[in-house]
Amino acid sequence: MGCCSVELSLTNLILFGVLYFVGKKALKLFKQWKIDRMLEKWDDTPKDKLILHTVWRSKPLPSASPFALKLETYLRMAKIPYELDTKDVMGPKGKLPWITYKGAHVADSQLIIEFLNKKLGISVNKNTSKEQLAIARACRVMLEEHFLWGLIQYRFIDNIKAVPQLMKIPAMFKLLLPLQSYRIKQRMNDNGIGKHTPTEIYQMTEADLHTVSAALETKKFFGGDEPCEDDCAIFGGVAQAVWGLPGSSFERLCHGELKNLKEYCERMKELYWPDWEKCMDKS
Ligand SMILES: N[C@@H](CCC(=O)N[C@@H](CS)C(=O)NCC(=O)O)C(=O)O
Repeated sequence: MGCCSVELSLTNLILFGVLYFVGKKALKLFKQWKIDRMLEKWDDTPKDKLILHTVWRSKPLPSASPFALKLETYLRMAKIPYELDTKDVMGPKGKLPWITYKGAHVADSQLIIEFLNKKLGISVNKNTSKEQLAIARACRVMLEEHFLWGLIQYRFIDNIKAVPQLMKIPAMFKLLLPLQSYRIKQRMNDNGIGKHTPTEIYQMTEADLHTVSAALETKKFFGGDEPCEDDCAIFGGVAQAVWGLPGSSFERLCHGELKNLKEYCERMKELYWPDWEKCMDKS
C-alpha cells in the first residue's frame, strides 16, 4: 500500500513535470507565432519609409523610455525622416524601441543605430577625438546598464502608483501595474542589483550621475563643441533624471549640484527637439 502510493505520487510528479514543460514550450511557440504575425503586418511598409515603433508619448518629456528618446534623437541628428507607431510597441525581441526599414525589422536602439549607419553611410562622429569618443561610450554604457536600475527602482518599484502621471495608461494596464512591479522586482533580483536595499541602489546610481557630470565638465557636449553619436544615448538617459523622475534624488542632483547635466540636456533639446513641447502628451 505504502509502496503503491509512492509510485502514484511519483507518476503524478512526472506527469506534472511533463505538463509543465509542454505548457511552457506551447506558450513560447504561441508568443513567437504572435510576433511573426505582427511582423508580417509591417512587411508591406514602403521601402523608403522608416517606422519607429515605440511607447506612446509621455507627459513630462516626449518619451519616458531612455532608449526610445536616444533613438529618436539620433534619427533627428542623422536627419533620417521617420514615422511613429505606438500600437505595436514591443518588437521581435520583446522590447522597445524597434524599427521597420527597407524590408527589415531591427530591434535594440544601439543595433538599430549601427544598422542605419551602415545602410545609409552615416558617420556623425567625424569631428570627435578618440579620447572623447571613449569617454562618451563609457558614460553611455554606464547609464544604459547601471543607472537604468536606479531609474527602474524609483519609477517602477517605489513609485509605481505615479506611473499614470508620467503617461496615459490604458485602464487594463493600470490594474496590472502592481503585477508589473512584482515582475520587475524579480528581474532585479535575477540581475543581482535587486539584492541591495533601495538606499544602496540609489547611492550607486546617483554616483553614475556624478561621474557623467564630471566627465562632461564644462564641455558643451560629449562630442566637444558638437554632439557625437553617444550624446543621443547620454541625453536619453540624463533627460529622464532631469524631467522624467519627479521628486527623485536624481532630479534634485540635476537641478542643483550637477546642474551642468540639466544645461547639457537643454542644449541637446534646443538642437534636436524644437518641437519638444508639441511632442509631450498634454492630455
Ligand atoms: N538594449 C535595449 C533595451 C531596451 C529596453 O530595455 N526597453 C525597455 C523600455 S525602456 C523595455 O522594452 N522593457 C520591457 C521589458 O523589458 O519587458 C535597447 O537599447 O533598445
